[in-house]
Amino acid sequence: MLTTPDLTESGLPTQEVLHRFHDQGFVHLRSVLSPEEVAGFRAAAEKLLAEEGPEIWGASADETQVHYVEAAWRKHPDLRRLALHPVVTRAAEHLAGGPLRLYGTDVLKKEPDVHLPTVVHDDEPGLPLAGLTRTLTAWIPLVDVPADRGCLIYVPGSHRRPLAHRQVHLAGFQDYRPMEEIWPDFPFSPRVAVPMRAGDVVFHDFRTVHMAGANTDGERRLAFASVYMDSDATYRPGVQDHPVAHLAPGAPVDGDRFPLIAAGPGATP
Ligand SMILES: O=C(O)CCC(=O)C(=O)O
Repeated sequence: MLTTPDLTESGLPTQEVLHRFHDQGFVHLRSVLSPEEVAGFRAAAEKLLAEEGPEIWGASADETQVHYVEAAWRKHPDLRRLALHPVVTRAAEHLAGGPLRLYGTDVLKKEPDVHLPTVVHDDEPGLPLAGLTRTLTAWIPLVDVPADRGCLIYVPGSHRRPLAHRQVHLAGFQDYRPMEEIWPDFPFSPRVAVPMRAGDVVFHDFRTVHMAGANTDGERRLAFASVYMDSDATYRPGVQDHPVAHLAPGAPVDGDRFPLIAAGPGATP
């Protein structure tokens, strides 16, 4: 039985949550997963990290922001269950307002003291996809993430900034430009830190500017992120496109590797 105040009895985000997501570009849902579920998902994530030897998000090993394991949902059955969790996917589709597919999932680990803050970014330019209007990410902490454990920090309303202040696509990392260059108002924009308990979920729109602080509280930060894309997205060659590079440019990104997430109207949470 769900006890979250942010979902209705049938497991959908309340009107207030929906409004906040559209207005701010992110929304924090409390107590979506039970402690038992979180314990199982955390064990799976830890196993995967130990087995896989994580990849580095950062310019070099000395400048690591996050260690990650990509395609986690295809590497462990419990993480597949998390990526396709009916409560999470129904909430995602309701917030997005249209059909979605699973694009990718990462286990994300930020070690205390050694890992740097996560760079200011939005997700749009790093996705090798075209036709996106409602793509969003579910970021799910698998341990408590208080403010000083590298919690996510959002710029409310930044998903609504005009095209002139967005970088829509990165054909290569040489095209990368820092946020303050793309969006001169960024340094003056208010931001909101979102400390979270294990079992909460934060959703953010693919255009919402976000970052994460350094982890200074002595405990590892462990999280799982799923990107749910527009169901009719197509391949646009760009950075980090190895999951889709077998496709012809312009081809639909679909099939078993990118499943529709619809739980269906009768699905129980
Ligand atoms: O975990 C982090 O520090 C960053 C995650 C992130 O930016 C994302 O999932 O979009």
